[in-house]
Amino acid sequence: MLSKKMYDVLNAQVNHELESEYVYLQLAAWSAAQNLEGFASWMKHQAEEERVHAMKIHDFIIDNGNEVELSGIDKPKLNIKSPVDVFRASLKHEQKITKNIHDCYTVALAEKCYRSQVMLQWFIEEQLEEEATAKSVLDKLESLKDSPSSIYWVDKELKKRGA
Ligand code: OFO
Repeated sequence: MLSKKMYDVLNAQVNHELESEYVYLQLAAWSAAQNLEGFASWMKHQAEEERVHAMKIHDFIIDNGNEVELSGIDKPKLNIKSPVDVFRASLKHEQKITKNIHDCYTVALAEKCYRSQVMLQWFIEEQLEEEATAKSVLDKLESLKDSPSSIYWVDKELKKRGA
């Protein structure tokens, strides 16, 4: 069994990952409505990854003999007005999730929960990668200044994910 403190932060993290899924589904929906097929497909792939992340922690909690307790997921608060905003929102969201994961790891250290530490190390590396990916697309979009031809080119590049 996990300690109460360890359980509480991990159980909350299942919900944070499901919130991430919602955020990416919303970003996919905005992109699809603008006919940005590449953006939409990239965001849908990311939403699927977030579900996998949630289930990794979900299954870890169950393997430890605890019960997952889901809570409600709020409507994503996003204010998207342009393609560059899509990746701004992604990076901002990932920075928040990184902090959540680091907070979980802080508890795992304090609680001397070695198995949670090992499990969370995967997430620490994953967050580094997710922030770096979102930042690199954002940097491109910002340097290309949202011009129609550059958005067309980035959209084509984004479509390659999972293709
Ligand atoms: Fe689960 O990594 Fe993004 O949020």
